[in-house]
Amino acid sequence: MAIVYNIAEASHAEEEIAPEFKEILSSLPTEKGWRTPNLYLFQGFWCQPKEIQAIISVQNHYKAKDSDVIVATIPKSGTTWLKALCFAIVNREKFDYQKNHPLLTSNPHELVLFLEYKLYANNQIPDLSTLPTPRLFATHMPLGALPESVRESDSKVVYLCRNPFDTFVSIWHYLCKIRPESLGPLSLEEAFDMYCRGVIGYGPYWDHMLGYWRESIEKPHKVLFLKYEEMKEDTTLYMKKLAEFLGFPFSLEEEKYGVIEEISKLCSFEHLKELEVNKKGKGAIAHFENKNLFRKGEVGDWVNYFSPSMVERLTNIMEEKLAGSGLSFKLF
Ligand code: PAP
Repeated sequence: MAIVYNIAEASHAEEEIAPEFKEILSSLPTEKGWRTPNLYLFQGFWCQPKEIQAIISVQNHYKAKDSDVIVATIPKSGTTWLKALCFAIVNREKFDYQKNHPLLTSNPHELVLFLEYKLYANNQIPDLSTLPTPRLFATHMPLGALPESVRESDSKVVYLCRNPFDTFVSIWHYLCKIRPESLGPLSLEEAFDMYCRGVIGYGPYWDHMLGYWRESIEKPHKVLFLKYEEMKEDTTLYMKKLAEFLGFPFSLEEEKYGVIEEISKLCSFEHLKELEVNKKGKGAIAHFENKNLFRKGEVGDWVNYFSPSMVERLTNIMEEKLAGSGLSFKLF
Protein backbone atom coordinates (compact mmCIF):
# COMPACT_ATOMS: atom_id res chain seq x y z
CA MET A 1 0.00 0.00 0.00
CA ALA A 2 1.34 3.36 -1.05
CA ILE A 3 -0.15 4.75 2.13
CA VAL A 4 2.59 3.31 4.25
CA TYR A 5 5.52 2.55 2.14
CA ASN A 6 6.08 5.99 0.63
CA ILE A 7 6.67 7.54 4.00
CA ALA A 8 9.90 7.27 5.89
CA GLU A 9 9.21 5.60 9.21
CA ALA A 10 10.48 7.49 12.18
CA SER A 11 12.17 5.61 14.95
CA HIS A 12 10.35 5.64 18.25
CA ALA A 13 13.36 5.06 20.40
CA GLU A 14 13.75 7.65 23.13
CA GLU A 15 16.09 9.94 21.30
CA GLU A 16 17.49 13.26 22.19
CA ILE A 17 14.98 16.05 22.15
CA ALA A 18 16.04 19.01 20.00
CA PRO A 19 17.45 21.88 22.11
CA GLU A 20 14.60 24.31 21.37
CA PHE A 21 12.09 21.73 22.69
CA LYS A 22 14.15 21.11 25.79
CA GLU A 23 13.68 24.76 26.60
CA ILE A 24 9.93 24.43 26.17
CA LEU A 25 9.90 21.34 28.42
CA SER A 26 11.76 23.08 31.18
CA SER A 27 8.98 25.66 31.45
CA LEU A 28 6.13 23.11 31.78
CA PRO A 29 4.49 21.59 34.88
CA THR A 30 5.57 17.99 35.24
CA GLU A 31 4.45 14.77 36.94
CA LYS A 32 5.78 11.25 37.11
CA GLY A 33 5.03 9.43 33.82
CA TRP A 34 3.51 6.04 32.94
CA ARG A 35 6.19 4.82 30.56
CA THR A 36 8.60 7.74 30.52
CA PRO A 37 10.13 9.26 33.65
CA ASN A 38 7.93 12.35 33.31
CA LEU A 39 4.77 13.67 31.73
CA TYR A 40 4.49 17.37 30.93
CA LEU A 41 1.40 19.56 30.92
CA PHE A 42 1.51 21.03 27.42
CA GLN A 43 -1.32 23.21 26.04
CA GLY A 44 -3.56 21.88 28.82
CA PHE A 45 -2.96 18.14 28.36
CA TRP A 46 -0.36 15.64 29.61
CA CYS A 47 2.29 14.51 27.17
CA GLN A 48 5.57 12.67 26.85
CA PRO A 49 8.52 14.79 25.72
CA LYS A 50 8.82 13.37 22.21
CA GLU A 51 5.11 13.77 21.65
CA ILE A 52 5.33 17.47 22.43
CA GLN A 53 8.01 17.92 19.82
CA ALA A 54 5.93 16.04 17.24
CA ILE A 55 2.71 17.86 18.12
CA ILE A 56 4.37 21.22 17.59
CA SER A 57 5.55 19.96 14.23
CA VAL A 58 2.02 18.78 13.32
CA GLN A 59 0.59 22.12 14.38
CA ASN A 60 3.14 24.02 12.29
CA HIS A 61 3.22 21.89 9.17
CA TYR A 62 0.18 19.66 8.65
CA LYS A 63 -2.33 21.27 6.27
CA ALA A 64 -5.62 19.41 6.23
CA LYS A 65 -7.34 18.91 2.88
CA ASP A 66 -11.13 19.05 2.65
CA SER A 67 -11.20 15.33 1.91
CA ASP A 68 -8.98 14.29 4.84
CA VAL A 69 -10.32 12.05 7.59
CA ILE A 70 -8.86 12.15 11.10
CA VAL A 71 -9.45 9.22 13.44
CA ALA A 72 -9.24 10.63 16.97
CA THR A 73 -9.15 8.78 20.29
CA ILE A 74 -7.60 8.88 23.68
CA PRO A 75 -5.28 5.85 23.99
CA LYS A 76 -6.89 2.45 24.61
CA SER A 77 -10.39 3.40 23.63
CA GLY A 78 -10.55 1.33 20.43
CA THR A 79 -8.16 3.13 18.09
CA THR A 80 -6.98 -0.06 16.40
CA TRP A 81 -10.57 -1.10 15.70
CA LEU A 82 -11.66 2.29 14.38
CA LYS A 83 -8.60 2.56 12.13
CA ALA A 84 -9.38 -0.87 10.67
CA LEU A 85 -13.03 0.02 10.06
CA CYS A 86 -12.30 3.40 8.45
CA PHE A 87 -9.61 1.92 6.23
CA ALA A 88 -11.79 -1.01 5.17
CA ILE A 89 -14.83 1.17 4.51
CA VAL A 90 -13.21 3.83 2.34
CA ASN A 91 -11.05 1.34 0.42
CA ARG A 92 -13.64 -1.39 0.04
CA GLU A 93 -13.73 -1.33 -3.77
CA LYS A 94 -9.99 -1.85 -4.05
CA PHE A 95 -9.43 -5.15 -2.30
CA ASP A 96 -10.71 -8.69 -1.95
CA TYR A 97 -11.51 -9.45 1.70
CA GLN A 98 -10.35 -13.05 1.42
CA LYS A 99 -7.24 -12.62 -0.69
CA ASN A 100 -5.32 -9.37 -0.90
CA HIS A 101 -6.77 -7.14 1.77
CA PRO A 102 -4.02 -5.09 3.49
CA LEU A 103 -5.65 -5.75 6.87
CA LEU A 104 -4.75 -9.43 6.45
CA THR A 105 -1.04 -8.64 6.44
CA SER A 106 -0.69 -5.22 8.11
CA ASN A 107 -1.72 -4.02 11.53
CA PRO A 108 -4.31 -1.20 11.29
CA HIS A 109 -1.77 1.20 12.78
CA GLU A 110 0.43 0.69 9.71
CA LEU A 111 -2.43 1.59 7.38
CA VAL A 112 -3.72 4.69 9.18
CA LEU A 113 -0.75 6.56 10.58
CA PHE A 114 -0.72 8.77 13.64
CA LEU A 115 0.14 12.37 12.83
CA GLU A 116 2.12 12.83 16.03
CA TYR A 117 3.94 9.52 15.91
CA LYS A 118 5.12 8.03 12.65
CA LEU A 119 4.42 11.02 10.44
CA TYR A 120 5.71 14.07 12.29
CA ALA A 121 7.86 12.32 14.91
CA ASN A 122 11.50 13.22 15.31
CA ASN A 123 11.04 16.67 13.88
CA GLN A 124 10.50 15.38 10.36
CA ILE A 125 8.11 16.88 7.81
CA PRO A 126 6.67 14.00 5.79
CA ASP A 127 5.77 14.15 2.12
CA LEU A 128 2.04 13.43 2.07
CA SER A 129 1.54 14.31 -1.59
CA THR A 130 1.44 10.72 -2.81
CA LEU A 131 -1.25 9.52 -0.43
CA PRO A 132 -4.50 8.38 -2.02
CA THR A 133 -7.72 10.34 -1.41
CA PRO A 134 -9.24 10.39 1.12
CA ARG A 135 -6.14 10.57 3.25
CA LEU A 136 -6.72 8.80 6.55
CA PHE A 137 -4.78 10.01 9.58
CA ALA A 138 -5.04 9.37 13.28
CA THR A 139 -4.35 11.33 16.40
CA HIS A 140 -4.58 11.16 20.17
CA MET A 141 -4.46 14.95 20.41
CA PRO A 142 -7.35 16.73 22.07
CA LEU A 143 -9.59 18.75 19.75
CA GLY A 144 -8.14 22.07 20.82
CA ALA A 145 -4.63 20.97 19.85
CA LEU A 146 -5.51 20.03 16.27
CA PRO A 147 -3.96 22.34 13.68
CA GLU A 148 -6.14 25.23 12.54
CA SER A 149 -6.44 23.76 9.06
CA VAL A 150 -8.43 20.84 10.49
CA ARG A 151 -10.99 23.22 11.93
CA GLU A 152 -11.05 25.52 8.91
CA SER A 153 -11.22 22.87 6.19
CA ASP A 154 -14.08 20.49 5.43
CA SER A 155 -11.97 17.59 6.70
CA LYS A 156 -13.83 15.15 8.93
CA VAL A 157 -13.05 13.84 12.38
CA VAL A 158 -14.26 10.51 13.74
CA TYR A 159 -13.91 10.21 17.51
CA LEU A 160 -14.20 6.94 19.40
CA CYS A 161 -14.79 7.06 23.12
CA ARG A 162 -14.77 4.19 25.61
CA ASN A 163 -16.00 4.07 29.16
CA PRO A 164 -13.18 5.29 31.41
CA PHE A 165 -13.35 2.18 33.63
CA ASP A 166 -12.37 -0.23 30.85
CA THR A 167 -10.03 2.32 29.26
CA PHE A 168 -8.13 2.60 32.53
CA VAL A 169 -7.74 -1.19 32.87
CA SER A 170 -6.66 -1.48 29.24
CA ILE A 171 -4.06 1.25 29.51
CA TRP A 172 -2.69 -0.06 32.79
CA HIS A 173 -2.17 -3.53 31.30
CA TYR A 174 -0.58 -2.12 28.17
CA LEU A 175 1.77 0.21 29.93
CA CYS A 176 2.86 -2.45 32.41
CA LYS A 177 3.95 -4.51 29.38
CA ILE A 178 5.89 -1.77 27.64
CA ARG A 179 7.15 0.24 30.62
CA PRO A 180 10.96 0.18 30.81
CA GLU A 181 12.26 -1.91 33.70
CA SER A 182 14.38 1.03 34.82
CA LEU A 183 11.20 2.83 35.92
CA GLY A 184 10.16 0.00 38.22
CA PRO A 185 6.65 -1.45 38.40
CA LEU A 186 3.52 0.71 38.33
CA SER A 187 0.90 -0.63 40.73
CA LEU A 188 -2.78 -0.59 39.84
CA GLU A 189 -3.44 1.70 42.81
CA GLU A 190 -0.78 4.24 41.87
CA ALA A 191 -1.84 4.24 38.22
CA PHE A 192 -5.48 4.69 39.24
CA ASP A 193 -4.64 7.68 41.37
CA MET A 194 -2.77 9.29 38.47
CA TYR A 195 -5.69 8.54 36.15
CA CYS A 196 -8.21 10.04 38.54
CA ARG A 197 -6.11 13.19 38.79
CA GLY A 198 -6.15 13.42 35.00
CA VAL A 199 -2.42 12.63 34.77
CA ILE A 200 -2.47 10.29 31.79
CA GLY A 201 -1.20 10.73 28.24
CA TYR A 202 -3.45 13.24 26.40
CA GLY A 203 -5.61 13.58 29.49
CA PRO A 204 -7.38 14.56 31.57
CA TYR A 205 -9.53 12.05 29.70
CA TRP A 206 -12.72 13.91 30.65
CA ASP A 207 -11.49 17.06 28.89
CA HIS A 208 -10.49 14.96 25.90
CA MET A 209 -13.88 13.34 25.46
CA LEU A 210 -15.89 16.46 26.28
CA GLY A 211 -13.98 18.52 23.72
CA TYR A 212 -14.92 16.19 20.89
CA TRP A 213 -18.39 15.54 22.30
CA ARG A 214 -19.33 19.22 22.31
CA GLU A 215 -17.93 19.76 18.83
CA SER A 216 -19.91 16.77 17.54
CA ILE A 217 -23.10 18.36 18.83
CA GLU A 218 -22.29 21.79 17.45
CA LYS A 219 -20.91 20.53 14.12
CA PRO A 220 -22.31 17.04 13.44
CA HIS A 221 -21.11 17.20 9.81
CA LYS A 222 -17.55 17.75 11.10
CA VAL A 223 -17.21 15.37 14.07
CA LEU A 224 -18.81 11.96 14.42
CA PHE A 225 -18.75 10.82 18.07
CA LEU A 226 -18.86 7.05 18.52
CA LYS A 227 -18.85 4.93 21.66
CA TYR A 228 -16.97 1.63 21.90
CA GLU A 229 -19.71 -0.05 23.90
CA GLU A 230 -22.44 0.88 21.40
CA MET A 231 -20.27 -0.23 18.50
CA LYS A 232 -19.77 -3.58 20.20
CA GLU A 233 -23.49 -3.95 20.75
CA ASP A 234 -24.59 -3.10 17.22
CA THR A 235 -21.58 -2.96 14.95
CA THR A 236 -23.64 -2.97 11.76
CA LEU A 237 -25.67 0.08 12.74
CA TYR A 238 -22.61 2.14 13.64
CA MET A 239 -20.68 0.99 10.60
CA LYS A 240 -23.52 2.36 8.49
CA LYS A 241 -23.39 5.68 10.35
CA LEU A 242 -19.62 5.76 9.96
CA ALA A 243 -19.71 4.97 6.23
CA GLU A 244 -22.33 7.63 5.63
CA PHE A 245 -20.40 10.22 7.61
CA LEU A 246 -17.22 9.43 5.69
CA GLY A 247 -19.07 9.91 2.41
CA PHE A 248 -18.92 6.21 1.49
CA PRO A 249 -22.44 4.98 2.34
CA PHE A 250 -23.27 1.32 1.80
CA SER A 251 -25.64 0.80 -1.12
CA LEU A 252 -28.72 -1.40 -0.80
CA GLU A 253 -26.96 -3.90 -3.00
CA GLU A 254 -23.94 -3.98 -0.73
CA GLU A 255 -26.22 -4.51 2.25
CA LYS A 256 -27.97 -7.33 0.42
CA TYR A 257 -24.70 -9.06 -0.46
CA GLY A 258 -23.41 -8.87 3.09
CA VAL A 259 -20.59 -6.37 2.54
CA ILE A 260 -21.15 -4.76 5.94
CA GLU A 261 -20.91 -8.10 7.72
CA GLU A 262 -17.81 -8.98 5.75
CA ILE A 263 -16.02 -5.77 6.77
CA SER A 264 -17.26 -6.17 10.32
CA LYS A 265 -15.76 -9.67 10.49
CA LEU A 266 -12.52 -8.59 8.86
CA CYS A 267 -12.05 -5.84 11.48
CA SER A 268 -13.31 -7.81 14.47
CA PHE A 269 -11.12 -8.34 17.52
CA GLU A 270 -11.38 -12.11 17.13
CA HIS A 271 -10.21 -12.03 13.51
CA LEU A 272 -7.45 -9.44 13.80
CA LYS A 273 -6.02 -11.00 16.94
CA GLU A 274 -5.40 -14.32 15.18
CA LEU A 275 -3.58 -12.92 12.14
CA GLU A 276 0.12 -13.66 11.89
CA VAL A 277 1.00 -9.97 11.65
CA ASN A 278 -0.82 -9.28 14.90
CA LYS A 279 0.44 -12.37 16.74
CA LYS A 280 4.09 -12.13 15.79
CA GLY A 281 4.58 -8.69 14.22
CA LYS A 282 6.27 -5.70 15.80
CA GLY A 283 6.42 -2.01 15.31
CA ALA A 284 2.87 -1.01 14.38
CA ILE A 285 3.15 1.23 17.44
CA ALA A 286 6.69 2.26 18.20
CA HIS A 287 8.92 -0.79 18.64
CA PHE A 288 6.34 -2.70 20.68
CA GLU A 289 4.82 -6.08 19.87
CA ASN A 290 1.55 -5.91 17.93
CA LYS A 291 -0.01 -8.64 20.08
CA ASN A 292 -0.20 -6.20 22.99
CA LEU A 293 -2.84 -4.26 21.07
CA PHE A 294 -5.23 -7.21 21.37
CA ARG A 295 -5.92 -8.19 24.95
CA LYS A 296 -9.59 -8.99 25.64
CA GLY A 297 -11.59 -6.48 23.61
CA GLU A 298 -14.53 -6.70 26.02
CA VAL A 299 -16.93 -4.33 27.70
CA GLY A 300 -16.99 -4.61 31.49
CA ASP A 301 -13.61 -6.25 32.18
CA TRP A 302 -13.04 -3.51 34.77
CA VAL A 303 -15.13 -5.47 37.31
CA ASN A 304 -12.16 -7.83 37.66
CA TYR A 305 -9.90 -5.00 38.82
CA PHE A 306 -11.93 -2.32 40.61
CA SER A 307 -12.43 -2.31 44.37
CA PRO A 308 -15.64 -0.66 45.70
CA SER A 309 -13.68 2.45 46.63
CA MET A 310 -12.24 2.71 43.11
CA VAL A 311 -15.73 2.40 41.65
CA GLU A 312 -16.95 5.15 43.94
CA ARG A 313 -14.06 7.49 43.18
CA LEU A 314 -14.26 7.17 39.39
CA THR A 315 -18.06 7.30 39.37
CA ASN A 316 -18.00 10.54 41.34
CA ILE A 317 -15.41 12.05 39.03
CA MET A 318 -17.37 11.13 35.93
CA GLU A 319 -20.63 12.42 37.36
CA GLU A 320 -19.04 15.71 38.27
CA LYS A 321 -17.08 16.23 35.05
CA LEU A 322 -19.82 15.16 32.66
CA ALA A 323 -22.67 16.90 34.51
CA GLY A 324 -24.94 18.76 32.12
CA SER A 325 -23.01 17.62 29.02
CA GLY A 326 -25.45 14.91 27.96
CA LEU A 327 -22.55 12.44 27.65
CA SER A 328 -22.88 9.10 29.43
CA PHE A 329 -21.45 5.60 29.22
CA LYS A 330 -22.47 1.99 29.44
CA LEU A 331 -20.25 0.11 31.85
CA PHE A 332 -21.37 -3.43 30.92
P1 PAP B 1 -4.00 2.32 21.16
O1 PAP B 1 -4.52 3.53 21.84
O2 PAP B 1 -2.65 1.89 21.65
O3 PAP B 1 -4.09 2.40 19.67
P2 PAP B 1 -6.48 0.95 21.27
O4 PAP B 1 -6.63 0.19 20.01
O5 PAP B 1 -7.18 2.27 21.36
O6 PAP B 1 -4.95 1.11 21.60
O7 PAP B 1 -7.01 0.12 22.49
C1 PAP B 1 -6.70 -1.22 22.69
C2 PAP B 1 -7.96 -1.85 23.23
O8 PAP B 1 -8.85 -2.10 22.13
C3 PAP B 1 -7.68 -3.19 23.85
O9 PAP B 1 -8.68 -3.33 24.86
P3 PAP B 1 -8.52 -4.30 26.15
O10 PAP B 1 -7.21 -4.01 26.77
O11 PAP B 1 -9.66 -3.96 27.05
O12 PAP B 1 -8.62 -5.68 25.61
C4 PAP B 1 -7.90 -4.13 22.69
O13 PAP B 1 -8.16 -5.46 23.06
C5 PAP B 1 -9.10 -3.50 22.04
N1 PAP B 1 -9.20 -3.85 20.62
C6 PAP B 1 -8.20 -4.01 19.72
N2 PAP B 1 -8.71 -4.33 18.52
C7 PAP B 1 -10.05 -4.40 18.66
C8 PAP B 1 -11.12 -4.71 17.76
N3 PAP B 1 -10.89 -5.03 16.51
N4 PAP B 1 -12.37 -4.66 18.25
C9 PAP B 1 -12.61 -4.34 19.54
N5 PAP B 1 -11.64 -4.06 20.44
C10 PAP B 1 -10.36 -4.08 20.00
